[in-house]
Amino acid sequence: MEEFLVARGCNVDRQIKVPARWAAAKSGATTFGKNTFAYVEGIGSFVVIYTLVIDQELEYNQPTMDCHCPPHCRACIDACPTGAIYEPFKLDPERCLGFNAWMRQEKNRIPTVIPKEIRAKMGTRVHGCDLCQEACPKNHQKLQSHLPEDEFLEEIAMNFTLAKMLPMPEDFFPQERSTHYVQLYRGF
Ligand code: B12
Ligand code: SF4
Ligand code: SF4
Repeated sequence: MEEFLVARGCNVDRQIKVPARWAAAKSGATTFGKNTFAYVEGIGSFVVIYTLVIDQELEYNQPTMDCHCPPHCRACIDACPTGAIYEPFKLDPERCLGFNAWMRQEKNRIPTVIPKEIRAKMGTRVHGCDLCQEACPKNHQKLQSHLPEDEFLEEIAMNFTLAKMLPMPEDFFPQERSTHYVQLYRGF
């Protein structure tokens, strides 16, 4: 997409932070679920949004600042172990396991200790949580579909057991992404 835009004379910036779900709905690509996720019609919420800021005005699509949830459904709200989704479309980030698992870092100037009442509810979810998406009927079809195995994920999954993660050295964590993980991990 970036190449496509550059070829048409646009300057593209991927570093400018944009509220992704807002932008996606404004562009007509997604609607909102009560769990605060962006939903693509017929696909569900397991989609990652990339935003590109450009220096030209394009033709506008029709925004879809809408919610297509069945009126009485609250499966996502009931599935949340910490009550982070405290009412439709409203999420208390500090209660979300996603926040507690990886945002609590000194560099973010957020206390690094996970509150005791949240710890008990984390179970073995040490990196993020998808419970409010897994409970959603609009995601069931996707979750039940048979996707080809991802070789890389299969390989690292074997190494990311709780027992193996406990003695992991501190300098393992700042390593960013992909093959680094595998190579590093094989090394200790
Ligand atoms: C901060 C953040 C978090 C925080 C807070 C999340 C929250 N729900 O508020 C924490 C750390 C808790 C978190 C956790 C997770 N996150 Co997060 N997170 C972000 C981030 C970086 C910024 C979001 C933000 O606060 N923006 C600022 C506010 C103002 O914008 P907003 O959140 O979009 O909300 C506005 C609009 O969307 C709109 N709006 C929202 N709901 C509704 C409803 C209606 C009816 C209408 C009209 C408008 C409307 O109004 C809001 C206010 O302006 C985005 C990436 C990004 N750049 O946007 C990812 C993002 C939201 N996260 C994402 C994901 C996948 C997750 C996790 C599932 C990760 C995991 N596996 O654990 C969890 C799930 C938690 C959850 N239920 O949302 C994805 C969501 C993809 C999707 N399909 O929606 C995003 C978009 C990243 C991406 N690029 O794909 N996240
Ligand atoms: S990601 Fe987990 S903890 Fe966060 S709102 Fe969804 S169900 Fe709750
Ligand atoms: S579980 Fe129900 S209320 Fe929650 S996002 Fe999915 S359809 Fe909407």
